[in-house]
Amino acid sequence: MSNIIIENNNNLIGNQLVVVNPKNKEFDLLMSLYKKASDKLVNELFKLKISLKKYYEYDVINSITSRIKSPTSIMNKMKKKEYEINYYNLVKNINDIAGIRITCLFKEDIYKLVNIIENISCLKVIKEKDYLTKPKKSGYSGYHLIVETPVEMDEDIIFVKAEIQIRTIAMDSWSTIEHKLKYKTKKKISTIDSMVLQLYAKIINKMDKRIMNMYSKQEIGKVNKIINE
Ligand code: 0O2
Repeated sequence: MSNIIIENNNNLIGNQLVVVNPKNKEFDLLMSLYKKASDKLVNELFKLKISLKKYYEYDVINSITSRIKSPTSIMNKMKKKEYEINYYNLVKNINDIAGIRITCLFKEDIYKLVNIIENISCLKVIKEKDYLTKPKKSGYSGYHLIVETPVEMDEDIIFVKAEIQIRTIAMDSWSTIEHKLKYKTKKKISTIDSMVLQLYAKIINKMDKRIMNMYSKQEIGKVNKIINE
């Protein structure tokens, strides 16, 4: 393992001389570290889901899913971003090898969650991407947090990165379908189909906003009722 991973201020960092080969044991060992980090974060987020439900009396976190990026997807992303295929670039630049996705009912819950997650003691947020305020050209919307969490390796503690994506369930449906139809397909879809997908994303964003307003009104209604009782 020490052959391929060196420690640098406790951050997981790949030896830049070694070319990535998913068939090697070193690659599997590296992936096992991402899996450990992912399992740890998922566990923490499930605990959070339970406490938030108790406090807010509904599921602020609707679902939590996770995946470890496949070797093919890792290699494709490195090629697409034109990185030399070595472990240094893999560890430094591919931030979503451990990927966790959270869905929420309401858009407002996403910001609530971002604030809470930023304060979880076992992780540190190192990068944030707000595609809620500014959706991507494709229409994709959501909030991404790149975090790092300490994981044990032999006798050492090292920091491993993971990406947490937070979306509404409506946007999650759109992006799952768009991921299959356009984002991850080699076959080009037509400009018209692409525009239709963008339009649907806009409609979903409007729907999310409207639903958030309905929810806020209900909450204000509840508070007024309590005040007037
Ligand atoms: P997959 O197969 O989902 O894992 P960065 O180096 O962090 O600055 P990166 O990782 O390209 O750059 O960041 P970005 O753009 O925030 O995208 C990260 C992930 O968000 C993607 O991972 C997708 O999961 C999702 N995503 C981003 N844009 C779109 C989009 O237009 N449509 C859909 N459906 N999902 C999107 P991967 O590794 O590209 O793909």
